[in-house]
Amino acid sequence: MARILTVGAAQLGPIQKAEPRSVAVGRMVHLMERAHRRGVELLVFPELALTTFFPRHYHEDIAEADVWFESAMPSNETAPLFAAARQYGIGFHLGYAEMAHEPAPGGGTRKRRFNTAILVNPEGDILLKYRKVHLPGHAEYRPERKVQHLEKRYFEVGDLGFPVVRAPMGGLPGVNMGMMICNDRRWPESWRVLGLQQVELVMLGYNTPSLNMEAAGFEAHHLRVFHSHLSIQAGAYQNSCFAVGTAKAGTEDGHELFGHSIIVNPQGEIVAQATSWDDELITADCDLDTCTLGRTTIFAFDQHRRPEAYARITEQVGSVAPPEWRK
Ligand code: CDT
Repeated sequence: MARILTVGAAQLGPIQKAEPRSVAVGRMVHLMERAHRRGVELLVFPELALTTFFPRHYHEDIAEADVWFESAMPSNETAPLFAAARQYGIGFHLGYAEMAHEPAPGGGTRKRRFNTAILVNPEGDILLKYRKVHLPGHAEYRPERKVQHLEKRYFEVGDLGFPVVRAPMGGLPGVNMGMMICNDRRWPESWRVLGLQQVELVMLGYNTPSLNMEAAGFEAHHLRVFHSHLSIQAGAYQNSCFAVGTAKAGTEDGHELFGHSIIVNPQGEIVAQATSWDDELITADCDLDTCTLGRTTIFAFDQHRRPEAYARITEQVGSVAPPEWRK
């Protein structure tokens, strides 16, 4: 019998800098209600879904950016999401800026800031937490840039690896679920670490500008979406899993995010795609048993992988020049 999980990507249109969390949460609850009517069992919201993509805004004093972070999950402001999930019997994935208060080495507590995603079941249990590993951008203000991208200023590198959990979801007793966030999707290493844990469904949220803001060379407009889809489709195919990529879209604080949320099957095909740059729900029935073909044939890791030839992947960060050929 097929193992069908009905999933949804809840794309969000822009959230402006001045908009309170209650507005974003209200829109998300509305999307959850619509998802329920369409039979969705697991709904994926974008990266940093509760606020504007604040890493485009520079705060000299990092503590001034604390207003963008959540110290508790759920909180008073996010409780309606958990309540709606319970009411509709839907699991959900949520990206947010996490402020963790941890014991400091010298006593007291210290603040740690992460770009985080959680997977929550309809009962409100947090099944899995992921903290973004590949932080793009820079830590200091860059005058040459058209827009700042200060993720390296506001977040620490995630310290939880790329975890996968097997848990009941929808009508299924066990689904292998993993997460990555935005820029992680461009790195094959993220996907393979999840693939090595037999992930069946990868959830990822993103905020990606329509234009290259680095002012460091020409990149054709259409290639921005192409590279996003290419990465997600290749990752799903090469690791025999489904993927839900959910965007924040539209003009936020005067800057355009390209949307184009997709759901991808283990063949790497796009099975659903958003067409607006606004709040939009796309859904797909995913037969998780279709993950088996790839992982027992061309990508049967146990038969075909050669880790002894891959040492550079974990031993080296930057690339090195090859030896020069001489006659
Ligand atoms: N949020 C995030 O990680 N955004 C980056 C923008 C990089 S510009 C190519 C992304 O990889 O989409």
